[in-house]
Amino acid sequence: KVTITIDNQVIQVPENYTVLEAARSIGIDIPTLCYLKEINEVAACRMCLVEVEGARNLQTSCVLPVREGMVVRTNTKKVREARKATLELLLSNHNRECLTCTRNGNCELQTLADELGVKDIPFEGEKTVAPVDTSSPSIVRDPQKCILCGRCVSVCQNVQTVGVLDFTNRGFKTVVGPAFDKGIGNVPCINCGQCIAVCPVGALREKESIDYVWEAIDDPNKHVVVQTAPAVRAALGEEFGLPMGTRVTGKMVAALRRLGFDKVFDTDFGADLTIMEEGYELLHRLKNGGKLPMITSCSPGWVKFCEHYYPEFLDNLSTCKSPHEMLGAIIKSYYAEKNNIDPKDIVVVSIMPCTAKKYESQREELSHAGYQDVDYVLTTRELAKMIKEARIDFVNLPNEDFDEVLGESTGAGVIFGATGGVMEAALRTVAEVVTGKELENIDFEQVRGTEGIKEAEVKLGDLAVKVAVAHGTGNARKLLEQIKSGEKEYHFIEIMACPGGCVTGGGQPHVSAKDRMTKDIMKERAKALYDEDKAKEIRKSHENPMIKKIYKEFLGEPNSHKAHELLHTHYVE
Ligand code: HC0
Ligand code: SF4
Repeated sequence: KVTITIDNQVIQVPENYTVLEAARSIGIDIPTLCYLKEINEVAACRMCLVEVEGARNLQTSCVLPVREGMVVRTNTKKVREARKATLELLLSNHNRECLTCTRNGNCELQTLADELGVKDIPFEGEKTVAPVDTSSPSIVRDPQKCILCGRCVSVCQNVQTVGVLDFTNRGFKTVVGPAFDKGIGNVPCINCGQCIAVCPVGALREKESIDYVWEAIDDPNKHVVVQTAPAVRAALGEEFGLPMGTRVTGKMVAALRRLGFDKVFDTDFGADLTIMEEGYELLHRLKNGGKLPMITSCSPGWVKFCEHYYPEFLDNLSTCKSPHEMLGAIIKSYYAEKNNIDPKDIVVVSIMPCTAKKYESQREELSHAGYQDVDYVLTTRELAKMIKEARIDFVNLPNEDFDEVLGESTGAGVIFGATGGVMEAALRTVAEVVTGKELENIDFEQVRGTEGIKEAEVKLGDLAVKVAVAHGTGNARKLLEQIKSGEKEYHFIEIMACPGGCVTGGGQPHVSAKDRMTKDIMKERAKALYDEDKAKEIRKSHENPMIKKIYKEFLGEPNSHKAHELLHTHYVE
């Protein structure tokens, strides 16, 4: 421990603290913009300036280590004026159309301008002239709103190890984007949206599909079916002021009905179906000398990462479509048939925590009989916007249930949204199929938690199966390199593109850098899903009565010819 004085308060803090951390630990909130704990600690924006006794110049507190006996002042005239000047300079070159900005109300720049008391911008700077980049199916980039904080650059390079974003050009012309002014849709970006999640302003956002969805709802000739991913229910409430980790499954369903969707189904049903198909696929590969390790393919950001950076592993991918794509295919076949609706009149909308799902839904591989399995993907944030626009009082909605048959799901389906969840769900089913006996303990704790790479050896009858789980493509890269070098060997691997899995996907509600210092988002949102799993009567995919029904009435056996036609695909280079 080190003793330091901040604003006349003498405190003891761990010696590895920065001055910023020390101050915030006693409730003194030094402002920051570029700082993002453990991801972007570069002192670029100079908002976090403080006075340190004995130092001539103001110091950037986000990178300044505490020292024994240090005396710091965070609230002097000099400090306040310097911060304000920095902020005014930033604002003078910022597209200030705040009223129509997607981040209006949760922009970190807007908040600071308010908190630091910026009343007018004394000079109008020269404006960045770079067009809005709409080349990607998932990500929109608006350089006029970019404040060059570098958070997206760090997350893309260091966390995801994709590295398609960088500072380009020099001096006043500096922008953040792909090299040679290419569109982000024209470089090997994996659409994960982690750059959006960390952007403090509106410079990065998802490509919205809200208007298309309203149009479909308003069209009397369209039967519009919506489905919601597991992770959405763990975070949507945050958009309406509920504490992080609040489960809002019932309210979400009620809101979707009030928005005018004809049916509200649960992607968790698709997840249960995925487990059946993927579980049997794994058993088949294990028994018949198929390609191992088998790797999950439900995270479209991961699939694209594999295609661009590790094509030698493409045959390792499970041939299963992702759960919402499977459900889309079932809606346009089984459900259409049962209800006598022409699939051409059905519009399937998926609400996802993910921006890569927008890209995925447009892939040719994910269609059947001439129809895309899913027509539109909305992020959790976009759904919140629609609910607000419709003036629905979300917090006071009653809890409602999903619609029959394709809304029935198990605890296994719901944990898909957290890292390790797909693996655990699969193990619950595969273990019972192999042994023919009921599992005593279905909680596979070894694959839970936020460790970057998790491993376990699981006994399935006589089979000892080695499994691994990686989340974030940086961790995926590490794991794949270990396999390539022969250092590690596995039978089955779960990979999710986003750190934390879907609960912290690129389409989830924004969490400010400040809140990220005190809240463990991955853990709190994942807890909501594990709680829902616990509360479910049925917690194994193969015991879902509606899953049994659909195999009996329609699909036959898992991995049947029909199942292959509708529910499987193949990604090639
Ligand atoms: Fe996920 Fe999924 S778990 S990818 O993170 O598999 O987006 O939540 O919907 O499809 O189920 C996202 C979340 C899904 C799919 C499921 C899988
Ligand atoms: Fe990088 Fe992901 Fe953003 Fe693409 S979507 S630029 S891969 S962080």
